Amino acid sequence: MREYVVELEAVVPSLATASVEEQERRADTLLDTLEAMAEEGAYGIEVPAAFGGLGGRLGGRFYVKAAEANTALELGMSALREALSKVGCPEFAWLRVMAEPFEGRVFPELAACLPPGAVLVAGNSMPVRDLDSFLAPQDGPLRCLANRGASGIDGVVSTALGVAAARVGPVVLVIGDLSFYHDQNGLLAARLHQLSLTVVLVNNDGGGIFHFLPHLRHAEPFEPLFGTPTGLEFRHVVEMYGGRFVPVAGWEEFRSAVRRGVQEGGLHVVELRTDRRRNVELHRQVWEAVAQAVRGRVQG
Ligand SMILES: Cc1ncc(C[n+]2csc(CCOP(=O)(O)OP(=O)(O)O)c2C)c(N)n1
Ligand SMILES: [Mg+2]
Repeated sequence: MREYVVELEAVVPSLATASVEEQERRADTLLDTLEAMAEEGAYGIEVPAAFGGLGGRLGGRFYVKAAEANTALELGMSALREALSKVGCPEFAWLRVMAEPFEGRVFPELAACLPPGAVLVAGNSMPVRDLDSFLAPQDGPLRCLANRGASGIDGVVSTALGVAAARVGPVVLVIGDLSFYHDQNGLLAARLHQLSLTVVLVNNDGGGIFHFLPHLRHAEPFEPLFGTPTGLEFRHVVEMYGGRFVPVAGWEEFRSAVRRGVQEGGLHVVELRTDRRRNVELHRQVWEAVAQAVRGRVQG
């Protein structure tokens, strides 16, 4: 048994349109309910002191003892579900599982930690789509670039280094593992010209995009033709070009590795490992939640 921390947040459509006072009242009841459940010994629970009035968001942080991460998540989710129905909010639009390395979360996390004037380059395949879906409008200046061309996953590292050569601000590239592999020797430019680039390498070991497409149902065999895992350890190539390779396991580590890369300059590659199959499920959960929330607003 290990102890896992599972952060969960539910958006409750009926609460989203309630008054701030009502939201706060429900949030307090939820907190009491969760604490009572924790006393029963099933979970340790911590709920942010003030989260009422946040568009119907209710949530908490669960300390769960379980044999593995997935079981911990399931336990945390069922605890939150149970508590929500006890406080009269049985319906919820979505549960945000914040502890999981969800690829879509990369962009809101970057938005929260990049300095004003930073340039965010999104690679083709899922990164540019995730930027479109999950990067909310910003208050501060953040320039976003992509080299869409004919959607090629080639030359993306070189594109980002070309941007870095313009020296207009810190540059962060978000790129998939196959795309990175395709242009890994482009890293030579960083070494030859002392360019600064922080790469967020979303490593799902293959073409994650194909799990979203009809290929999945029709292509046999899927893995050798479309999944195409390489199993490569990218640390070696990054270090060969004089870069710093930082594998990160959680979002706090992710933010501090990105901040360090941007502040120090030079070449940094922050690797976030994800699971291609789970990634599709998480995307669908979020899309469904958004659809429900919009439906709730339109009907309410
Ligand atoms: C030069 C080139 N070759 C092949 C493709 C077909 N293709 C599109 S997405 C993709 C997989 C990309 O994988 P990765 O970079 O790891 O991103 P992910 O799909 O996992 O987000 C491939 C091979 C392409 N777009 N461009
Ligand atoms: Mg990939």
